[in-house]
Amino acid sequence: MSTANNKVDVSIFQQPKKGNYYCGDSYFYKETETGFICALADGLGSGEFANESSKIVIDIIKENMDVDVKQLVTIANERLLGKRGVVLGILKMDFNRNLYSFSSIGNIGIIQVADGRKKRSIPNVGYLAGYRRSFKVIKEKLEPDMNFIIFSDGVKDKELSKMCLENTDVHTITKSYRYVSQEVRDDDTTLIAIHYNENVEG
Ligand SMILES: [Mn+2]
Repeated sequence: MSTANNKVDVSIFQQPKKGNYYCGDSYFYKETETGFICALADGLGSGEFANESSKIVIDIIKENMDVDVKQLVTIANERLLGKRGVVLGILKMDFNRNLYSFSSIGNIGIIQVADGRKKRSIPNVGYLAGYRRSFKVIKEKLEPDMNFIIFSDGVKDKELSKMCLENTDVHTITKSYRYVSQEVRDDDTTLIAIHYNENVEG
């Protein structure tokens, strides 16, 4: 999957836990004229109910794309009252202001790579299940040729290793991840590789 000829390239690797039909991880991404949004939600536990909760969150994000990250997390959280909890990561880019913002609650990792340097922010602890909670949203300058890797906890850190730094092509990243990662999974696994291209007009 990719968005060719656009400002953002995306490639995704996803595989459910061994023996499960439903994947508890749901994701969504979209590029518009003015920005880009990507969200990854992982329902706690696995199977059908985990899948239901992560889908609820992703639907909310699809319906409220213009809302900022802080508001999106807040709305998603409210909508989960009485449901299985989720962990969630959301990344938004603003092309006009050259900014990106993201927030991650629980075990969704987000790695940012700019100029061959890797930065990993510590996620907010906990998960979303309808209860009021505080969380941080990080805002930074969006640089041309930045990469972002968003992943659920089925992805093991050691598997990610250097591949994020060595490759900028998103398809190479997911392909090499597929190659090094274990075949038998004890958790649903989603890895989303994102590349922001030089800001070419027209
Ligand atoms: Mn998981």
